[in-house]
Amino acid sequence: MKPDLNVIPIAHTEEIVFGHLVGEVRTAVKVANEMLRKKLVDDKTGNKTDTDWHFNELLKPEIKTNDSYRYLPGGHWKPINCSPKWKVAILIPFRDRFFHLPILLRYLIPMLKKQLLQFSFFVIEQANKNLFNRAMLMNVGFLESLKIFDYDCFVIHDVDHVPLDDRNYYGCTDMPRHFMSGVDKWKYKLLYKNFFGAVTGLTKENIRSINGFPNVYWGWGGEDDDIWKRVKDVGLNITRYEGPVYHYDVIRHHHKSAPLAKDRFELLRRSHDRLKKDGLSNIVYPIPVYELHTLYTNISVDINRIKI
Ligand code: BGN
Repeated sequence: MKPDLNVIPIAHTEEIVFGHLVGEVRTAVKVANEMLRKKLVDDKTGNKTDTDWHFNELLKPEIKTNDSYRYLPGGHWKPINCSPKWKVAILIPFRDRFFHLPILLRYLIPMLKKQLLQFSFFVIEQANKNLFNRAMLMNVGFLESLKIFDYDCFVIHDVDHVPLDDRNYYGCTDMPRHFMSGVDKWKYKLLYKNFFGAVTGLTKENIRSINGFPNVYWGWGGEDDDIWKRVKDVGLNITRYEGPVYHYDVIRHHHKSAPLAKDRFELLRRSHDRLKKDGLSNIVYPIPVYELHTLYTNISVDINRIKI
């Protein structure tokens, strides 16, 4: 069925997702945020600390929803009656697209529940006006989400891509996955065979074996092709299923297109040389600001260029 991609407020998605429990959930999120602040911010100095904080300890109170799922503040979901095949962190690199998010979540949450996955939503927000760096945000999301829970599968999701069929399974496989066989803006095809953008899935081991993602792509384009090269470089193969089950629609933008990464051709040529020295091995960033929302955990981070 065609999704309705018209703008809806986040409160509307909350009501769809939680039904009559929405009030209880909003209160729980408020309480959890206060606990989180106590733990992460020193009362006397106001400084942020980077103590490891643990999922079960902090994200309370947990709520049993009426669909066999346990919910924890910050958008964390766990099935009650079965052990999930994959524990999935959905990482959404983000800046400014506040109207996209409720539309995407409104479709993804029911879909992931149907698939009986354990899942958490992380919005990784670039908290500055530098050129957007999608791949570096992916690294931050990977490292920070693992402080909360030991996820084994990471789905990296563009905020404006909505899957059209809930049989598009968001668990991982041994190899990296590309979840998309076609998209409306390209007449439900892909631009090129080696396209590895928009919605991808990698296991924790996959990500470690490619040294995470490149930190050097500032601006639009190239980072996904670089990741494709990394995957090939270490001898992994990408799985992609064909057919309409794996189609997406793009939520239309009403904004200027993002500035290009002008150096992307040059960077891409040298991808192989950077694999070992650029990624998880060299990333540095200031302590992010965490905020729990009803539908997701927001990780806001001021990323800057790193010298290689
Ligand atoms: C490609 C971009 C991708 C982008 C797709 C789809 C580059 C690198 C130079 C060849 N790659 O051309 O990043 O996802 O288009 O829009 O620009």
